[in-house]
Amino acid sequence: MKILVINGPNLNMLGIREPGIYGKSSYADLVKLISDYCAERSVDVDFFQSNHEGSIVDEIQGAYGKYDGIVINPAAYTHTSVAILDAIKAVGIPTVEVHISDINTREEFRKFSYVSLAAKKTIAGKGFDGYLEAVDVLLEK
Ligand code: CA2
Repeated sequence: MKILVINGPNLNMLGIREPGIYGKSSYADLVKLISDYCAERSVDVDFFQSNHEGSIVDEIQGAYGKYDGIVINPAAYTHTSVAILDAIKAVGIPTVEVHISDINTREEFRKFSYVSLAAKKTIAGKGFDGYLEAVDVLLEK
Protein backbone atom coordinates (compact mmCIF):
# COMPACT_ATOMS: atom_id res chain seq x y z
CA MET A 1 0.00 0.00 0.00
CA LYS A 2 1.40 3.35 -1.08
CA ILE A 3 -0.28 6.58 -0.07
CA LEU A 4 0.19 10.25 -0.77
CA VAL A 5 -0.64 12.88 1.87
CA ILE A 6 -1.42 16.29 0.39
CA ASN A 7 -1.74 19.45 2.46
CA GLY A 8 -2.99 22.72 1.00
CA PRO A 9 -2.30 26.41 1.59
CA ASN A 10 -0.92 27.69 4.88
CA LEU A 11 -0.70 24.27 6.52
CA ASN A 12 3.11 24.69 6.41
CA MET A 13 2.46 27.39 9.06
CA LEU A 14 0.97 24.95 11.58
CA GLY A 15 2.00 25.68 15.17
CA ILE A 16 3.09 29.21 14.31
CA ARG A 17 -0.29 31.00 14.66
CA GLU A 18 -3.89 30.14 15.65
CA PRO A 19 -2.93 27.34 18.07
CA GLY A 20 -6.46 27.50 19.51
CA ILE A 21 -7.86 26.20 16.21
CA TYR A 22 -5.05 24.14 14.69
CA GLY A 23 -2.95 23.17 17.74
CA LYS A 24 0.62 23.90 18.77
CA SER A 25 2.38 21.25 16.71
CA SER A 26 4.19 22.04 13.47
CA TYR A 27 3.87 20.70 9.92
CA ALA A 28 7.11 18.73 10.54
CA ASP A 29 5.47 17.18 13.63
CA LEU A 30 2.47 16.19 11.50
CA VAL A 31 4.71 14.55 8.89
CA LYS A 32 6.54 12.61 11.61
CA LEU A 33 3.30 11.47 13.27
CA ILE A 34 1.91 10.11 9.98
CA SER A 35 5.27 8.64 8.90
CA ASP A 36 5.62 6.69 12.18
CA TYR A 37 2.00 5.48 12.00
CA CYS A 38 2.46 4.29 8.42
CA ALA A 39 5.83 2.63 9.16
CA GLU A 40 4.19 0.55 11.94
CA ARG A 41 1.68 -0.67 9.36
CA SER A 42 4.14 -1.22 6.49
CA VAL A 43 2.49 1.54 4.48
CA ASP A 44 4.70 3.58 2.12
CA VAL A 45 3.88 7.26 2.45
CA ASP A 46 4.90 10.42 0.62
CA PHE A 47 4.04 14.01 1.49
CA PHE A 48 3.26 17.10 -0.54
CA GLN A 49 2.35 20.59 0.65
CA SER A 50 1.61 23.53 -1.57
CA ASN A 51 0.05 26.96 -1.42
CA HIS A 52 -0.86 26.77 -5.12
CA GLU A 53 -4.02 25.23 -6.53
CA GLY A 54 -2.47 24.22 -9.87
CA SER A 55 0.46 22.52 -8.15
CA ILE A 56 -1.97 20.44 -6.11
CA VAL A 57 -3.85 19.49 -9.30
CA ASP A 58 -0.50 18.52 -10.92
CA GLU A 59 0.42 16.39 -7.90
CA ILE A 60 -2.94 14.57 -7.95
CA GLN A 61 -2.57 13.88 -11.68
CA GLY A 62 0.98 12.64 -11.08
CA ALA A 63 -0.33 10.20 -8.47
CA TYR A 64 -2.16 8.25 -11.17
CA GLY A 65 -0.72 4.74 -11.40
CA LYS A 66 1.70 5.40 -8.52
CA TYR A 67 -0.44 5.50 -5.37
CA ASP A 68 -3.20 3.32 -3.94
CA GLY A 69 -4.71 6.11 -1.87
CA ILE A 70 -4.63 9.82 -1.18
CA VAL A 71 -5.16 11.66 2.11
CA ILE A 72 -5.87 15.32 1.42
CA ASN A 73 -6.43 18.41 3.52
CA PRO A 74 -7.11 20.95 0.76
CA ALA A 75 -7.30 23.75 3.39
CA ALA A 76 -8.98 26.88 1.95
CA TYR A 77 -9.30 25.21 -1.50
CA THR A 78 -11.75 22.80 0.13
CA HIS A 79 -14.41 25.46 -0.17
CA THR A 80 -13.55 26.86 -3.61
CA SER A 81 -11.81 24.37 -5.86
CA VAL A 82 -13.70 22.55 -8.58
CA ALA A 83 -10.25 21.92 -10.17
CA ILE A 84 -9.09 19.80 -7.22
CA LEU A 85 -12.45 17.99 -7.13
CA ASP A 86 -12.13 17.22 -10.85
CA ALA A 87 -8.52 16.02 -10.47
CA ILE A 88 -9.52 13.55 -7.75
CA LYS A 89 -12.37 12.31 -9.97
CA ALA A 90 -10.04 12.11 -12.98
CA VAL A 91 -7.44 9.86 -11.33
CA GLY A 92 -10.02 7.69 -9.55
CA ILE A 93 -7.66 7.06 -6.59
CA PRO A 94 -9.50 6.39 -3.30
CA THR A 95 -9.24 9.67 -1.41
CA VAL A 96 -9.98 10.60 2.19
CA GLU A 97 -10.47 14.27 3.07
CA VAL A 98 -9.18 15.53 6.43
CA HIS A 99 -9.69 18.79 8.32
CA ILE A 100 -7.92 19.51 11.58
CA SER A 101 -10.73 21.77 12.77
CA ASP A 102 -14.45 21.05 12.66
CA ILE A 103 -15.47 22.90 9.49
CA ASN A 104 -19.15 22.35 10.32
CA THR A 105 -19.07 24.46 13.48
CA ARG A 106 -17.06 27.43 12.18
CA GLU A 107 -17.98 30.16 9.67
CA GLU A 108 -20.81 29.41 7.24
CA PHE A 109 -18.44 29.48 4.20
CA ARG A 110 -16.44 26.53 5.60
CA LYS A 111 -19.45 24.21 5.73
CA PHE A 112 -19.40 23.35 2.02
CA SER A 113 -16.61 21.17 0.63
CA TYR A 114 -16.22 20.54 -3.12
CA VAL A 115 -13.67 17.80 -2.36
CA SER A 116 -16.20 15.90 -0.22
CA LEU A 117 -18.14 15.19 -3.45
CA ALA A 118 -15.32 12.86 -4.56
CA ALA A 119 -13.98 11.71 -1.17
CA LYS A 120 -14.54 8.24 0.22
CA LYS A 121 -14.87 9.87 3.63
CA THR A 122 -14.46 13.30 5.24
CA ILE A 123 -12.91 13.47 8.71
CA ALA A 124 -13.09 16.83 10.53
CA GLY A 125 -12.45 18.17 13.99
CA LYS A 126 -10.14 15.42 15.24
CA GLY A 127 -6.88 17.37 15.05
CA PHE A 128 -3.82 15.55 13.69
CA ASP A 129 -5.40 12.19 14.65
CA GLY A 130 -7.81 12.70 11.74
CA TYR A 131 -4.93 11.97 9.34
CA LEU A 132 -4.25 8.65 11.10
CA GLU A 133 -7.93 7.74 10.89
CA ALA A 134 -7.76 8.55 7.18
CA VAL A 135 -4.89 6.08 6.74
CA ASP A 136 -7.04 3.43 8.49
CA VAL A 137 -9.93 4.18 6.12
CA LEU A 138 -7.62 3.60 3.13
CA LEU A 139 -6.38 0.35 4.68
CA GLU A 140 -9.97 -0.95 5.05
CA LYS A 141 -10.91 -3.18 2.16
O1 CA2 B 1 -9.37 22.56 9.58
C1 CA2 B 1 -8.66 22.42 8.57
O2 CA2 B 1 -7.80 21.55 8.48
C2 CA2 B 1 -8.82 23.40 7.41
O3 CA2 B 1 -8.68 22.66 6.20
C3 CA2 B 1 -7.69 24.40 7.56
C4 CA2 B 1 -7.75 25.53 6.54
C5 CA2 B 1 -9.14 26.16 6.47
O4 CA2 B 1 -9.20 27.10 5.41
C6 CA2 B 1 -10.23 25.11 6.29
O5 CA2 B 1 -11.48 25.75 6.31
C7 CA2 B 1 -10.18 24.08 7.39
C8 CA2 B 1 -6.76 26.65 6.90
C9 CA2 B 1 -5.36 26.19 7.12
C10 CA2 B 1 -4.60 27.36 7.68
O6 CA2 B 1 -3.57 26.88 8.47
C11 CA2 B 1 -3.01 27.74 9.37
C12 CA2 B 1 -1.94 27.26 10.08
C13 CA2 B 1 -1.33 28.07 11.01
C14 CA2 B 1 -1.78 29.36 11.22
C15 CA2 B 1 -2.83 29.83 10.50
C16 CA2 B 1 -3.46 29.02 9.55
